[in-house]
Order: sequence, then structure tokens, then C-alpha cells
Amino acid sequence: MKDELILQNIKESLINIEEEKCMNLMQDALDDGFLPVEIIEEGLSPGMLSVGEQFEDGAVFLPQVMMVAALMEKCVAFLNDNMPESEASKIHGIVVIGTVEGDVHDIGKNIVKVLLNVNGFEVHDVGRDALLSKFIEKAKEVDADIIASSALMTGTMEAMGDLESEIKAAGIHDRVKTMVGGAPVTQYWADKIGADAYAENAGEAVKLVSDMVK
Ligand code: HCB
Repeated sequence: MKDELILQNIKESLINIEEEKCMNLMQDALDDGFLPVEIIEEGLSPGMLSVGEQFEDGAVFLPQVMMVAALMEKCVAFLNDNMPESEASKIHGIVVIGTVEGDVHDIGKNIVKVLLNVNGFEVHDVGRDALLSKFIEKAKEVDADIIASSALMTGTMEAMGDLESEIKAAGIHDRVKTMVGGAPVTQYWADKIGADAYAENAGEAVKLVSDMVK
């Protein structure tokens, strides 16, 4: 039977950087029937955000945030390997994804990538701190349907607007739609820069991308 307490324990073991415990709990959660996406959205992400809040309050310092982030990355990679096959063989669309230049935050971007992958999208990741030209070049190369960008800092959100301009300048705006996301990004910002969609979380990102490629 599914015991919600296990998600709380996963959250706490991430916050406390207890790697072995966290990995074992994730395996237990999978064995209990939790989906990898539930473990990410209801266990790991709240844990990472809690550490972010503690960092903002000065209760923890950057090295600790970096260690939690490193464990979070390992956890997402582990869950990625345990994603159900679902419709993976059927390609629903092609997405280019990346974190914009100047910004190294990629945990959220990687979660979106994993969920798009498992929902049957071919995803090309241009990485983090990615030059805007890399998004454009990759989109042209793979004939992408969607360019999805991520930004976690108010200063780097500007680059999302520049990306919209570069997509237009490259003459591919009529065949590529854009999605933006990341903690400081809002629907207001998406509208302001002319992005086609804003996703608050990875589940919504999959839904929006699915709608846009229909
Ligand atoms: Co970092 N950092 N950080 N950081 N960091 C933030 C983002 C601050 C808000 C913390 C703070 O000061 N309050 C802050 C930014 C302030 C601001 O601009 N408003 C900040 C800062 C300042 C910095 C440095 C400058 C610190 C320093 O060096 N002094 C530096 C950045 C250097 C640079 O980028 N040039 C830095 C470094 C780091 C690390 C390396 C320690 C680590 C990142 C590790 C990594 O990503 N590989 C880190 C982390 C972990 C954070 C916090 C704590 C958590 C971010 C995170 O992973 N959230 C963050 C605090 C916070 O956000 N409250 C803090 C969890 C994920 C799951 O959420 O929002 O990324 P998400 O993704 C969601 C959602 O947004 C959506 O789906 C995801 C899943 O549901 N989504 C998309 C995301 N991208 C999408 C794209 C789409 O197209 C669609 C949907």
C-alpha cells in the first residue's frame, strides 16, 4: 500500500544529504507503486526548495546547497533510469531545451527533460549556461517543434526575451513554438517577451508541449 510518509522521508533525507538512505527510500517508494514523477514533484522538489528557503534565510550556506543539489541530480538520474516505458517508442514531437546563458541552474530543466522524454518527445539538451545561438543552431539542425528555455535568476530571465528576438531573426518563428520556465518566470513575463507558453512545473510543461504540437 502507498504510504505518503515515504515521500516526506525522501524529502528529509535529501535535505540532510543522506545519500544511501535517500536512494533506498526511493527504491522502496518505487516498489510501493509511486511513480518517479510523484517522487520528484512531491518528495525531492519540495526538499530542494526548502533548502533554497533556508539559504535565503541565511540558515545554510552555499556549499551545503551545492551538496544537496548534487544529490538531487543523482536522484533524478536514478529515477530517470526507472521511468516506465509508456509510449517512449512513439515520437510526439521534437524539443530543444536548455538553461539560458549566464545561468548554471539546471535541476528543474533536467526534470522537464526527463518528463518530456518519458512522454514520447525527442529532447535535445543544449545544457546550462547555453549560448542563445546554441538553441537556434540545434533547433534548425533537428527541425524542432519547440524551444524550451529555463532561467532561475532574475538577471538571466532577460536572455529569454533575447532568445525570442533571435528566433525571429533566424526566420524560424513560424515553425518553432517557445516555452519558458524556472522559479522567477511568470505568465506575465512570458506574455511580455512573446513566448508561446509558460509552465510552472514539469507536469504542466509536458501538457503544454503536447498541446502545442497537436
Ligand atoms: Co542558486 N540561486 N545560485 N544555486 N539556487 C537561487 C536560484 C536563488 C533564488 C537563491 C537566493 O538567493 N534566494 C538565487 C537567484 C536570485 C535571483 O536572481 N533572484 C541564486 C543565486 C544568486 C545563485 C548564485 C549566483 C550564488 C552564488 O554563486 N553566489 C549561483 C549562480 C551562478 C550562475 O548561475 N551564474 C548559484 C548557484 C547554485 C548552485 C550551483 C549551488 C545550485 C544549482 C545546481 C544545479 O542546478 N545544477 C543552486 C540552487 C540549487 C539554487 C536553489 C536553492 C534551488 C533551485 C532548484 O533547483 N529548484 C534556488 C532557490 C530557489 O529557487 N528558491 C537558488 C528546484 C527545481 C526543481 O525547481 O524552479 O528549477 P525549478 O524547476 C521547476 C519549474 O520551475 C519548471 O519545472 C521544474 C520542475 O517542476 N521549470 C520549467 C524549470 N525550468 C523550466 C523550463 C521550461 O521551459 C518550463 C518549465
